[in-house]
Amino acid sequence: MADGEDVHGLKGVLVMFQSCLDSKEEILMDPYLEGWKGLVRFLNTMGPIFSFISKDAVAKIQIMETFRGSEQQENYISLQAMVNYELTNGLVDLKQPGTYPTSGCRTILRLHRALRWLHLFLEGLRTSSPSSKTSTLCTDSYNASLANYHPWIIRKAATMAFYALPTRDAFLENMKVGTTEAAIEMLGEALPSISRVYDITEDLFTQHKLLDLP
Ligand code: 1PW
Repeated sequence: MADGEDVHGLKGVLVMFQSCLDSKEEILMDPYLEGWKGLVRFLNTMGPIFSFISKDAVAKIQIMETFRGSEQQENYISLQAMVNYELTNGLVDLKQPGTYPTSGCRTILRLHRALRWLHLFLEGLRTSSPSSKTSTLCTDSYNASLANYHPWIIRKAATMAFYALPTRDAFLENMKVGTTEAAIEMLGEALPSISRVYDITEDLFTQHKLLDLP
């Protein structure tokens, strides 16, 4: 998908994540961030209650866009280039917060953890029965992933926001792919690419011992 093309609805978002991988299976930063921006837009269509959730993602996307607009932009062309550049130049706080509170590595790590949640949630939705509750699916996927990194107060606020999620059918319809069946089929086709992006990032961060960055 070309830059600037509308990624409203969830399909565009998922396609964006598909286009993240280059021929060397490196994750390109720009489509990764575009994917996240589409996700935020999608989240915002579900009501103002999600703005506290999306606000943090927006702040993190902006940090990364600033790197991409800086003189160091080539060093942030992919996640792999970023890790290499920041580690080689000592630009990451590895053990405790310090000089680099907004390093690319720690910022991407937060988005990466949130991507796991999103994947689990959409996979749950895809395989759910028509009577399933989105709030339960969302809470379960959150508890199995991102919640482990959040303090009590954020967990509480997030779980409360989930109760405002639209019903399963409305949610599937909001994806703007057509019928609920079509939306489910689209998820089946598109979710493996999010999973792939997640796995490659996880391997990269594991390899460089970056999974616990403060
Ligand atoms: C319906 C499924 C939607 C998935 C959208 C994912 C958006 C994820 C954002 C969750 C943010 C919750 C509130 C913010 C918490 C931050 O403290 C936390 N950020 C994340 C992304 O986990 C940690 O960032 P920090 O404080 O270490 O900079």
